[in-house]
Amino acid sequence: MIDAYIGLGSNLDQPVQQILQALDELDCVPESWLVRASSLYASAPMGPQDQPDYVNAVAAIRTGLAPLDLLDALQEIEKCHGRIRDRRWGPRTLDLDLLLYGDQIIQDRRLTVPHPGLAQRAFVLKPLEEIAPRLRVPGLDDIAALSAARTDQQVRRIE
Ligand code: ROI
Repeated sequence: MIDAYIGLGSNLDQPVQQILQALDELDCVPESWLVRASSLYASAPMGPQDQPDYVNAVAAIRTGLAPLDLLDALQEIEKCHGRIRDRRWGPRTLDLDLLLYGDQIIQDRRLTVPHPGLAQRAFVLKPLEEIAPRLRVPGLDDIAALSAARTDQQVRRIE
């Protein structure tokens, strides 16, 4: 079994509900269960600014699925949330990013792990640090160091 980390994001159709439901669904992925979920965080959109603020979270799951099978399962969940792949960096009902898969570095046509945006995104680093404060991101640095380098981006924990 491998511990994988999933980034969740939503800024359409009741984002808080989208994220809470997706956390339940992650627990239903085959050969997998949810081991930890972060608080929910609000952040301004990265990319085009003509879209609502986002709600973000990070989950840890323990899984027996191979990385691409896990990716398929995540995309299936996105589809059930009415995710339409429209314009690049546009608003979305649910985005599930495979951030980390154990300590593996993966470069596949469909999948890059660690997620290529991870180190640039406070809305990923903050919740990841919350649930895994001692994590080392393969090929990069400690989560604490990565997170400390991104305090310029405002990410607000939702009560
Ligand atoms: N911006 C924020 N704040 N949160 C996201 O989850 C998010 N997701 C995206 C883009 C459009 C890059 N911007 C985001 O895919």
